[in-house]
Amino acid sequence: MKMILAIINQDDANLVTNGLMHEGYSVTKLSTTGGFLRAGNMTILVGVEDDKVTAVIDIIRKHSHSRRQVIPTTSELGMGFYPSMPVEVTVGGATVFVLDVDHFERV
Ligand code: 2BA
Repeated sequence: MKMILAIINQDDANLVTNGLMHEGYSVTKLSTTGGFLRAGNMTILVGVEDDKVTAVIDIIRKHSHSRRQVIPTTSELGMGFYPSMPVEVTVGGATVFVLDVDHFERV
């Protein structure tokens, strides 16, 4: 069994979770914050059998879109550091980790 952990843009989160649940997958959503932009994003947890990993990632890919985002000079990037000029970064699609699950049980 695998645990798929995917960090998704807030704007895509509903489409991704609806797409997964429509195909019968159980999903847990966590409200998270990116360390760099300090903007809200969504982390989803999906536990699946090994042979379903590709199908789940395909659904995540289908509904996740990358975006250009500008960081203004007024945004603190941590430790008192402010960019001297606006910085543009490309955020996501989705950042996906696939972890081995040692044990799974509902009690
Ligand atoms: P943030 O940390 O807010 O990062 C947002 C975007 O800023 C990143 O998009 C990347 O394009 C850029 N970025 C991040 N750190 C940077 C740095 N030190 N220098 C320059 N640009 C930087 P993504 O790579 O698509 O990441 C989107 C979100 O996914 C991240 O939000 C973070 O919440 C998560 N993430 C990405 N890689 C991760 C990893 N290896 N471990 C844990 N979380 C990760």
